[in-house]
Amino acid sequence: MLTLQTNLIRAGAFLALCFLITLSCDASASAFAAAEICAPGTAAAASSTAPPTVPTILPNIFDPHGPPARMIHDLSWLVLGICAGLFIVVEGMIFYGVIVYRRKKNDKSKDEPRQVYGSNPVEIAWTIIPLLIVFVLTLTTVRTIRSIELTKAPEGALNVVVIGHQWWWEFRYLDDSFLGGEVIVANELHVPINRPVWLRLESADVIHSWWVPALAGKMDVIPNHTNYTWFNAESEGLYLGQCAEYCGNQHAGMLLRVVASKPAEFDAWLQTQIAPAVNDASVAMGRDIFQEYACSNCHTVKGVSDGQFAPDLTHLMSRQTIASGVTPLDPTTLKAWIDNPQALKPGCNMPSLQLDPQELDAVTAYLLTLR
Ligand code: HEC
Ligand SMILES: [Cu+2]
Repeated sequence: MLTLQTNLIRAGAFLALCFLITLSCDASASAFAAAEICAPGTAAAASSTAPPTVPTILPNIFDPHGPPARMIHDLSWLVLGICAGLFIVVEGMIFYGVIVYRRKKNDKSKDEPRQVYGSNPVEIAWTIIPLLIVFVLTLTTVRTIRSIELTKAPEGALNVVVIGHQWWWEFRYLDDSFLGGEVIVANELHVPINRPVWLRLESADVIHSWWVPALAGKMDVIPNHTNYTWFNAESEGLYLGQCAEYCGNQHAGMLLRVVASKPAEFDAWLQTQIAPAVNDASVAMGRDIFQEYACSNCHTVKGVSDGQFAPDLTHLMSRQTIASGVTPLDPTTLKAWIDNPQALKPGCNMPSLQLDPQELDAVTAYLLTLR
């Protein structure tokens, strides 16, 4: 009996420890992720290229800013609350039993305590109560999943196709109301606040996962299979996220940025994206190099080249970062990137074209005009 009691105490202490470790790990993990992902954003904000006027919203599941994220958040607290309650009741009973019914000092009897077998009330209680708990958890989970996993676009939604690439994101805006037709951008998704955004998720290569924690839960991005998900940003902000499915060596360099702004600001942004590429005669040399070298095989600049393999560069300078949020976009990083992308993002799918210094300067000057 004594060993049983000691074991119970040990088990209890162990469980309590596990619980505490889990809690603290969660907290430090999200702090770590935040520091990691934020660094480029903060640096970008300090650089000259269009500083964000909106607050940065960290990838934190405890800070939801829209319906799917909030439903997941509320359900998590419910589950955590019920589990914590159970933990306290069960542990409480164990500790109570162990302390109150332990063998007293002067108790020399060799008899076991009175044993209770087959008590109907007890049997019924510990069947019914867990059943009710499981029932509540099942129903709330099913209800949450049903409201999150919609089968068709919500009323009035903005339609965007998300294409995962190793290791960057492509966004295609499909609404025909966009006069000029399709708008294609990379890595930074712009949306209006308080309007549902319906995402069609596709992959150009391997499995990725769409995850902007403050807006919605994860959704896999699978080759040859179309998934859908949605969100509705309720407040203005730059929402940070991350590919959430290991997809190769630069998986960690596949960051997500969603800029949610007032509808008027979103429309203004859309107009800049619909506009044709800037055609500045003073950088004609850089443009020629861009067209003659392989750049044009991989990249699209509307009216100049139509490569489909890599990010569309038509309005490159309207973005705050390059290489999927890995580094802020400014003249220095841009030049360094074109010179040798492998130094900034080792293993990425853009080779260094070994331009000589004049060519490098000319191409950089050209790209800097692509507002
Ligand atoms: C073999 C295809 C290929 C060629 C050739 C190529 N690129 Fe790229 N480029 C890529 C890929 C892939 C990326 C995305 C890398 C990533 O983020 O992982 C990229 C990214 C970029 C970016 C950053 C875009 C952004 O928004 O993140 C710039 C700028 C760029 N390339 C310019 C050039 C220039 C200039 C040349 C010619 C000197 C060139 N590229 C040649 C494939 C290519
Ligand atoms: Cu990925």
